[in-house]
Amino acid sequence: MLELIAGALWAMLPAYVPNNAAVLAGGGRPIDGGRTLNGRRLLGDGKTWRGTAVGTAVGVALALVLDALAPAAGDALGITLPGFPITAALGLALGAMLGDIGASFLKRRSGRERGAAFPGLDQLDFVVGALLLSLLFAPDWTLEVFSLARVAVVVVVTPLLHLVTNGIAYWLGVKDEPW
Ligand code: CTP
Ligand code: K
Ligand code: MG
Repeated sequence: MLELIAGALWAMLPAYVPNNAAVLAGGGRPIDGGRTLNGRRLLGDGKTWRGTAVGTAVGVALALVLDALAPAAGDALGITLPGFPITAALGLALGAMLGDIGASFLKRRSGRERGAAFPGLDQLDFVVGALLLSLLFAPDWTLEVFSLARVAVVVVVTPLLHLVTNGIAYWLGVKDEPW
């Protein structure tokens, strides 16, 4: 049970931090360059090159740190924690950012302005993006580490973690909305 839950969350950490890093690093040129589709922004000013690049880099860097910590942390918990091949680290981190960007695209198409909430999508967009890109970049690793049971854990626990971390970021004043 511990191996199932701790392993799932550990393996998702490089996908959890990029969006938070992007909030802190964001700004500058929007990815869509101001372009519109049917009168609405393609993505909006909330998706920037800098936020995306820094978020991805922070996610990959965290995977390297986790790799260094895994033996000691696994010993302490009495379980084996998954390591991150660089392909998996990049897939999880970049995939998380792309999932969030894809969600902004859908928000604009459905008439939601920048910052509007889209319950469900907001909490899981980056999970879907991260798992898909990880599957593409590191298929064997992804299928081995993310068993169906672990994916189920991630889908249940991530929205809760997302609500808590974004609530804290809003309360600290670093995020404009608590979602
Ligand atoms: N951010 C960024 N680049 C990204 C993702 C986020 O620069 N790829 C920064 C932006 O400053 C953004 C903030 O992080 O405003 C919060 O991210 P998010 O809530 O995902 O964006 P929103 O501003 O709410 O825009 P959207 O409605 O398109 O999700
Ligand atoms: K978002
Ligand atoms: Mg938002």
